[in-house]
Formats: sequence, C-alpha cells, structure tokens
Amino acid sequence: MGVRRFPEGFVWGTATSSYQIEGGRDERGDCIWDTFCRLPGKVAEGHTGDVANDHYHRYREDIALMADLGMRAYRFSICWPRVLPSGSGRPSAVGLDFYDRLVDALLAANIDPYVTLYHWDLPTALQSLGGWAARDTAQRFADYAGVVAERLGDRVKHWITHNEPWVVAFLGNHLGVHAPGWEDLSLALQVAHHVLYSHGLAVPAIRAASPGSEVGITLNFSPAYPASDGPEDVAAARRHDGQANRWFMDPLYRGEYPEDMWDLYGYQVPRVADGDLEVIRRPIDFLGVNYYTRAVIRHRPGAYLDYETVRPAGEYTAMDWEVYPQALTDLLVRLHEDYAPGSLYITENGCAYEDTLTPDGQVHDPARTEYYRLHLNACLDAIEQGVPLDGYFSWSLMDNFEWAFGYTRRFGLVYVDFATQARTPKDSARYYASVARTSTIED
Ligand code: IFM
Repeated sequence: MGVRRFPEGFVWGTATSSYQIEGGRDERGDCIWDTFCRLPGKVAEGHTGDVANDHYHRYREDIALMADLGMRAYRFSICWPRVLPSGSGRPSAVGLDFYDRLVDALLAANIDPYVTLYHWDLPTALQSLGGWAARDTAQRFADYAGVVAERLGDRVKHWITHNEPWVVAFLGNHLGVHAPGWEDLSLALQVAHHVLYSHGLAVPAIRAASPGSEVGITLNFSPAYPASDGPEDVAAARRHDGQANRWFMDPLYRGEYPEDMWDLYGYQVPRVADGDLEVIRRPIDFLGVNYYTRAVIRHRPGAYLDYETVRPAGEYTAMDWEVYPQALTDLLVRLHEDYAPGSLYITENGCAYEDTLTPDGQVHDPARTEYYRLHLNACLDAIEQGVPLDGYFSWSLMDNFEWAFGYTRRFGLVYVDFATQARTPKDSARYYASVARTSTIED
C-alpha cells in the first residue's frame, strides 16, 4: 500500500440539502415536496420532510459534528419558500435570519459555506403558476438568488445556482417519481430549458450582490458504457450520454443543444427564445460534479430512445447502484477534455447501505469506507491526468430524507436515529475525517 497526497489547498467537506434535513416546517412557506409527499404511494411509508433531521433547530450541534470531523467546508441549500414564502415579493425576516445565523456559526467553526440556491423545494405558490414550465419562474429564481446573495454575500464566497437540473426536469416531469410528479417528455424538456435559463439569469445577480465570489452549477452525471462493442450498443450509449449529460453540458459550455438529441426529440424539443443560449453559457467559475454510478447501455428497439440499462455483475449499494469508481476518473477526464471547466468540485459522492447501530453504540460500515477509499483514489487518478479538481464533498453529512425512498436509505457519514434525533458518527466518518485531516490516502 502506498500513500497518495491531494494537492495543496484541496477542499474537504460534506453536503446536505434543505428539504432533506431542515424540518422547521412551521417556519416556512409550502414547497412542492410538501404536496408530493402527501400523494398516495409516491414516497416510501408516507414519509415527509416536515421534521427530517430537525436541523433547523439543531444546526449548532450539526456544525459541532462537522468541526469534530475536521471538515473545512460545508455545502448546504437554501429553502426558497423559507426566504420567500410565496416565491417572490417580500422576503421573510425569520427565514433570512436563520441562514444568517447558520453562516455565522459555520464561519465561527472555521467551516467555509458552499451555498446551493435550488435543491428542489420550489414554492408551491410558483408551481400553481406553472412551476418550471413557466418561463417567468426563471426570472423569479434570479430575483430570489439576488435576495439571498444580498443578505449572505459578504460571507458566502461559493455559490451553486442549481443542483442536478436533469433530476428536476426528468424525474419530476417525465418519469413522475419526484415532485411535481408529471409524466410528459416535452414538459420535462421545457423545464430543463427554463432551469438552465434561470441559472444564466442568476449568475450576474449573484455576482452583483456578492462581489469576488465564485459561482457555479452542479450537474448529476451518468457516464455511459456500451454493453458490447457492437455499433448499435455504442450508438445507444451515445444517446444515453446525450440525454443525461450533453443535454446540459453543451448549452452551458458551448451555447447549443446537441444536434443529435435535438433531432431525436423531434416535435418535443423546448421553445428557446432568441438569446437564451447566450444567457445559459455565461462564464462560470466552477462545475459541480455529482457522481454515484455508471450506466451500462444496450440497444433495445421500442424502449425510450431505443435503449435499456443493463445490470452487470459487481458490487451494489442499497440503492442498487453499481460501485464503479473507474467511471468517476473517466468522467472527470472527459469533462476536462471536452468542456475544460476552469475548476471542478465533486459536490456529491457517496453511497447508501443498510446501517445498524450495534450494541456497542457504534455503526460499523466497512462497505462505505471502501466506497470512499476507491472513489477518492479515482479523484486522484483524474488529478494526475491534469483535471483541475479543487475539492470533494461527501454525500452526505448525515442520514436524511432520501426523496421517494423517504428515510429508508441511509447515505450519511453520521447515523441518525429519527425517533430521538440522536447522531452517531459511523466508522466511515472517522475514515473520511482522517483522509481530510491529512489530505492523504492509502491506495
Ligand atoms: O440525496 C440525493 C441528493 O439530494 C441529490 N443527489 C443524489 C443524492 C442521493 O440520491
């Protein structure tokens, strides 16, 4: 075993999002997940984010946990209807004060805040006006971004406009398994366009209110591998790459939608107004990369985009996602070669396993530790190939509300007993903390 070192200044952190951990339901406006969780059969066991990890009331304890783990950065999201209960108009002093206290407490603990502005909790008031399908929502988002940056921008120096626009658009509006729950491809494509457009509108609003800060966006990536060398499988993998990855990267970094996918979507393509793509491609400072697994793709006529995902033999997490660290290296190298973002961060990477609190009061999770060891080594492999990767945020600081899976999937470094809200760092938390403290890892 050899010891490998991360570059000087490499940022180490953990990540969460507002709806998944905050609770504090009575102190905010309604969001689309409040509605979605109450639709029968949509969320496991009828779980909701009403209480979640009660982070709204326990944030000081959670910051102490991060400090104990030696974290120097924390990625969290702002709940839009906590700041603007009806989506626009007069901000809530209570909501802004909460984030103000959170940021101050983080800085006092020497933890740098990385703030995501949209991690899926759209105000219900805006959904009733059409949500992301309505072009006007993009301008409302930029206004909201300006309000938050105005209040926190003297202390927050890293801003992420959106988390995973693919998920917002397709899981929420094509597959219907996330809020708002529609199943309509052309709607999903329009939503994707408006989300990207809102990102572009928000960039100058944030820069104006938070001078000297860095602004980026986080995408989820699904690296595609053909199931065979056959030309049909290779072409199918290219289509998967097109819908999952290029549909977002090409407009952001090239100012165009990928032609092959545009042709394939045919009459379902989104309405794009003159100048929209110039707005979307406004220069940003970094790209946030969320990576969990790869996709192995086989041609299958008649299926959506004429392909299916196959399940190769291998290690799988409790999400039934294959553990495949090589795809993280391949992805980072590919993004660097094809799009050349000036800086990249892993804004999410991690895994769910069936953790249990054992009689010794501990959570022994060797599979998660191994997942981190493999993926952090994959990051170093990419760095050694010239990728300007500047930091890594583990998903997640603690177990939390895993969307349609409710609380039945545990991604945390810290175990949460949701009946008592007791937090117990898992063995993997100690492992990750030791890597972060020394900025070295054994291969
Ligand atoms: O929990 C989610 C997170 O909200 C967004 N990225 C993927 C995670 C695991 O599914």
